[in-house]
Amino acid sequence: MSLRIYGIARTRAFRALWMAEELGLVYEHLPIEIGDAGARAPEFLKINPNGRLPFIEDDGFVLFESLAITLYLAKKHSTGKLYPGTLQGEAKAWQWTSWALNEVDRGVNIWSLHAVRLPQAERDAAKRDEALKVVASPFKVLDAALANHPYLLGDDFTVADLNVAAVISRAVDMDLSAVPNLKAWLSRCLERPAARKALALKTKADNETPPEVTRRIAKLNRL
Ligand SMILES: N[C@@H](CCC(=O)N[C@@H](CS)C(=O)NCC(=O)O)C(=O)O
Repeated sequence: MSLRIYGIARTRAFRALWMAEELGLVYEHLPIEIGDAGARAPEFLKINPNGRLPFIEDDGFVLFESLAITLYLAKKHSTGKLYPGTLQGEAKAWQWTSWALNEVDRGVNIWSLHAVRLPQAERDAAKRDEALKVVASPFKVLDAALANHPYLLGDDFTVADLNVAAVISRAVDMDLSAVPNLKAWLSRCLERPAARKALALKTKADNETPPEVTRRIAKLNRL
């Protein structure tokens, strides 16, 4: 098998899995866990010295960073469709990708841990409320960007949408009534057949995750 995606679907591996499904690729999914029993085990540190998930091997080519992976796969297999075929379209895809990582990734992650994923008694309301404040203004920016067209770059779904929607996918559980364009777009993206397949893997992994692993996620990532 030429493409291998490493990382249990509960992690940012979800992003790579969604892209692989959009592209209709044949791939092998190795659902390894975070930490010493998984990504930080010597055999995997040899492939990705960061000890984090996800990473891929594509015909022996190794790549880490979830959104570098989605951009790479889209460009390799779908230039002119999922990956913009123009210089400026490409730049916009990079813009939204960097934006998602810098503006909203951490906030949504903290919110979801302290609103949904940690056992109720261990959730920190102050962290949850602070995370909501952190994402409020970038969410307004995203909402405004979606006011006049269905997708970030215009009429068609591209890697820009996948990257941003994948990063904020756990925000579906938030009250998004203040940002209706964002809310409708997020549902539109997550209802795509490829997204649903990747989400099914993610939900299964979420449901099978014991509380001690969720605690470890919060601790390892200082969330
Ligand atoms: N910026 C990286 C972040 C990777 C990351 O932090 N992955 C998490 C799982 S979603 C992880 O492996 N955490 C466990 C650890 O740091 O040991 C990416 O987008 O791939």
